[in-house]
Amino acid sequence: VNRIIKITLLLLGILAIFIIIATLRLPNDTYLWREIHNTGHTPLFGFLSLLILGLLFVFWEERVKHRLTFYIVAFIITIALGLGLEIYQIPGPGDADIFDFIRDVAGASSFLLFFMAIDHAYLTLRERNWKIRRILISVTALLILAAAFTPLVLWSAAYIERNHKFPVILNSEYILESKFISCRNAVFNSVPAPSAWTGKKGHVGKIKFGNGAYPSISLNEIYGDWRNFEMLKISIFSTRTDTININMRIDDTHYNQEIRDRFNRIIGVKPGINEIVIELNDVRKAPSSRQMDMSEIKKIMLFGSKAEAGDSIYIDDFRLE
Ligand SMILES: [Ca+2]
Repeated sequence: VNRIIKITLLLLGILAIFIIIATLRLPNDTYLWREIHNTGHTPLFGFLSLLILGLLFVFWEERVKHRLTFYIVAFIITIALGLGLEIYQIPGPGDADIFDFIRDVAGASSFLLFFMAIDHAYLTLRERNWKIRRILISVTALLILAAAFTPLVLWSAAYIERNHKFPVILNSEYILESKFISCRNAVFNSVPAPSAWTGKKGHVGKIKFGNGAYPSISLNEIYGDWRNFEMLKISIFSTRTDTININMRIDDTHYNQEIRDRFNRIIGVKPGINEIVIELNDVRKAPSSRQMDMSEIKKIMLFGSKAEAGDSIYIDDFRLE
């Protein structure tokens, strides 16, 4: 009876994990949620591997001599399930992903190793160096787990940094700032201020325009509550000898993907230093059929044009006042 209860509980645990994998849909509209979703693979497959190990113990306890065999078989079954799940997602809309599989492997290996370290039937006092072996196994498991959780830790730190520096939006003085920046047909780098930019110290953002249509840089998931501010300011330095037009676009979270539902402004960038000021009242009134939600600003984009291909402009001190 004891054995039947054990088997039932283990199978229920496995079933619960499959139900979570099949039905749990986390929000995927922020970097943080996407990273939580990705990282979730590791503990899920970690627990799955332990449940499978438990089943193997129940079924094979008397028949298999080497305890390591249980661990190896549990590991193989778990990662085979992980691989199967990723392959199953290839034709569908889900994201089949080699990295998800690696996260599965990290979960299974680290959890199994942790269990191995506390498994008295595996490492007994009779064995030589059992203490050292136990420590080595634990440290290995910890390193694997730390690697698997590093991206999530970095993203969390990036959000803390973003909130902390607000009302500065971008000033190239923060290491994790670039995690929120994406580019299309353009390259963005944080570089030391060019010497031609008189009086500028520290780092500035360099936008190098590429050859494709509408080269752009997006500042995504910016700190959204702009209600207590009046102006958006940005310093731009251009090394060109003519004035170029940069398009600025600002969206809030309710943006419906139509050009009239966002803030659009053409900024003339003269040679040398430009101090751009945008009245937030203009941003508030920008959408044609509603007011911009100044408590939930989501994204700022800067567009160049194909004409600037190969050239760079520098930006700094993107901030609210
Ligand atoms: Ca700076």
